Amino acid sequence: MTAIPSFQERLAAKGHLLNGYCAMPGAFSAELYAGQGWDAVTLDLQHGLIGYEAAVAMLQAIRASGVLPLVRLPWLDPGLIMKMLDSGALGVTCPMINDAEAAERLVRCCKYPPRGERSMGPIRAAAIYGADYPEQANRLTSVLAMIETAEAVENIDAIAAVQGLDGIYIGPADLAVSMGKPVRLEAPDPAVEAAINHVLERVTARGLACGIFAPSPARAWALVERGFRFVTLSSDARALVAQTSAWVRSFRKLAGG
Ligand code: 3PY
Ligand code: MG
Repeated sequence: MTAIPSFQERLAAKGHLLNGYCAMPGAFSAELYAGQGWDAVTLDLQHGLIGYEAAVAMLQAIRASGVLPLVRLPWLDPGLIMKMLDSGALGVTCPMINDAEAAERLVRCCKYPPRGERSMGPIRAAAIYGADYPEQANRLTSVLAMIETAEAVENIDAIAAVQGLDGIYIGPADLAVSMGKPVRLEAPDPAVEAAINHVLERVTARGLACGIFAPSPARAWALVERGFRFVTLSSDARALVAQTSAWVRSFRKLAGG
């Protein structure tokens, strides 16, 4: 196997990782997006419009960029975890991990025995990463558990103690909803911000990386300065809308209307 840096090794080398979500299905858009300098790109199979076959083509398309190819699962689905890792994803992010038992199940789905119960058959992963992929896979495949409910915040110490997690990733929108607060990603409600800080503090104290979603570069950087080490800066769909609407607005202004 040519040396492929894992999530942990990339983090150690860079201090923090900048991630972008691909929510739009399609190899070409993913190829363009991944080529813009990200450290990691996550195919969003939860809220993005991406199914399994599109995801495989997108993993192929983003390979040339050298980004860390990750997948956000729709849910804790053992079959899909296996298929995405076999397809060459080098890590998964799993939504709604609310207790240690769910975190343990997640890790077991992602790791080969003895740590886990992933089935052997890395059809594309071994073809592109090397024949020794099975021996390297437990090191290479990162596991991020999403904390995005009040219950998960309550259980953060037990969740973060599960062996094999590479990090904890906060979903600030769902967290706000779960706490009965408005979704304000740029400036969360103080109670949501306090919960975010609590998770960051507990996870960092355990020596794990803490990640989070951010809607803008300013918020993403402020979160890194606060100690977050894996930050998702919005998505391809939001970038397309933002740039396109700014261009059309500029043109309309020049045209006087
Ligand atoms: C959330 O904010 O709930 C998310 O899932 C962000 O990725
Ligand atoms: Mg969420």
